Amino acid sequence: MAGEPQDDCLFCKIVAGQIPATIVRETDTTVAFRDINPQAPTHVLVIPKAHHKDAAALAADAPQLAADVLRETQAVADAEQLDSYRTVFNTGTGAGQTVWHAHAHVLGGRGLEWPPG
Ligand code: D5M
Repeated sequence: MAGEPQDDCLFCKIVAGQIPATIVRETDTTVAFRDINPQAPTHVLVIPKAHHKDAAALAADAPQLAADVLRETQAVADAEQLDSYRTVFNTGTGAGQTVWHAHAHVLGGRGLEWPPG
């Protein structure tokens, strides 16, 4: 059911403290932690604590929570002192999504090319 923790979800396990992560910010509804495979000097993932499989499901089922996640991307950028940064939601296998719990990548600290690969 949307929003409920999933036993087989890596990010639900990080929320529950069952898998370690380098947490940089936490709110009542979100957690932000460093990506294990950083693609930029700052690469932080912002996730809702509740389980939603991707950004589209999050926006459809819990729009206020989607807003919390977006607000936190700016808070991470502020905390990391990023003037410019990129927020990415990979949605679907073809776009590179590998973890099926909605997450925003916050990337910064270097020049970023456009279009992305
Ligand atoms: O992004 C999923 C991201 O999750 C990818 O950049 C690696 C990261 N990841 C995977 N496992 C961990 C742990 N244990 N800690 C921190 N970061 C992790 P996607 O958009 O789904 O490809």
